[in-house]
Amino acid sequence: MKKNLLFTLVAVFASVVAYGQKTAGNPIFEGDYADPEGVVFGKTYWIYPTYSAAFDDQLYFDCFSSKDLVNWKKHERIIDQSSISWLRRALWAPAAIEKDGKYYLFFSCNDVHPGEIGGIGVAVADKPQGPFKDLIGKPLINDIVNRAQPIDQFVFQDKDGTYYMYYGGWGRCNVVKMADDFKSIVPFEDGTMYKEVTPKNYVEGPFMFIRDGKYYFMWSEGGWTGPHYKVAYAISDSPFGPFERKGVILQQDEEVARGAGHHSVIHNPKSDKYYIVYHRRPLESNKRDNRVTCIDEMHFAPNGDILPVKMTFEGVNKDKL
Ligand code: FUB
Repeated sequence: MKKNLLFTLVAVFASVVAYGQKTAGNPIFEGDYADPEGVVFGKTYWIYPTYSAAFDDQLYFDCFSSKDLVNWKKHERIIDQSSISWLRRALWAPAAIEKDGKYYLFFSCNDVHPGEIGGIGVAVADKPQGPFKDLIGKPLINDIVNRAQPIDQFVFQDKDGTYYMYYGGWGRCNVVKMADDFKSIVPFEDGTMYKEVTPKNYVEGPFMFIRDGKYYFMWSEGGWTGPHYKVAYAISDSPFGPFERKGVILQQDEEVARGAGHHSVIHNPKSDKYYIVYHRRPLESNKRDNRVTCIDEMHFAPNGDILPVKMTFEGVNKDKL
C-alpha cells in the first residue's frame, strides 16, 4: 500500500514537472530523424522529418505535432511503401503544405540515378497526420535536369499565390512551377520548365521564406555524413534570384553538436518569432544516421541579415500560436 502511494506521488510529481516544462530541450523528440520540415497548420506546429536509417530501411515517414513547440506528439507511419508503388528505398526529406482543405506531402525516394525510376513524388491526405496516398502513382520529377538529383524538394507559395518547388542534390538547385492540382509541373511564362538557381557552395536542402517583402533563400553545404554540414543563405528581390551567398548561419559547435544542417524555418506571426528546425549529430557520435531533430530561435540584424544561430541543449521556450 505504502509502495503504491509512493509510486503515485512520484508519477504525479513527474507529470507536474513535465506539464510545467518551459523549454523544448534539444533534441525535441526521441529517435534518429533528419531533414525536418517545420510547418504551421492552423494552431498547430508540425514537423515532417526523414526517418534517418540505412537507405534500404527508409520506407516510411513519421511526423510530430505540437501546440506549443515544447510538447510533441508522434504520429506513426503517415505514409509507407504500401501507398507508393515505386518506392524501393531512401524515402527522404518530406515537405508538407495545405491547400483547399487537403494536405500534400512531397517526398523523394530511391536515391535516383540516371536511367532509374525514382525522384520526387507527391501524396495527399485529408489530415496533416495522414494517412497519405500517392497522388499520381509515379514520380513528379524523375529526370536529372541541370545535373540536379531530384531530391530535397521544398514547395513555396509566392506572394501572388503561385506555388514553386525548389529542389536538388549533387550541388545543383532547380526551381519549377507547380500546376494548381500539384499533379504536374507547368511551364514558366518564358516556356521553360526548369530554371537553375544554384547559389555558390550549394549542396542540397533548399528552403525559402519571405520577410519584409524580401526572399530569403537558404540551403545546406558540406557533406551530410560528416561534421562540416552547415546552412547558408541569400536574400533576393525575386523568387528566381540571383541568390548571392551572404554567409553561414548554422554550423557545428564543439560544445554542442556536429553536422548541423538540412533545416526549415517556422514563423509565428503573432509573436513574430522565427525558429530554425534542423538536424544535428550528437558530439559523442560519428554514426552517419545518428541525426536528431532540434529547434533554436533565429534572430535578425536590424538590416535584415540573419544572425548566426546559437545551437542549444535547452531549445526554445513555449510558444503558443
Ligand atoms: O536524409 C537523406 C539526405 O541526407 C537528404 O536528402 C539530404 O539533404 C541529407 O540531409
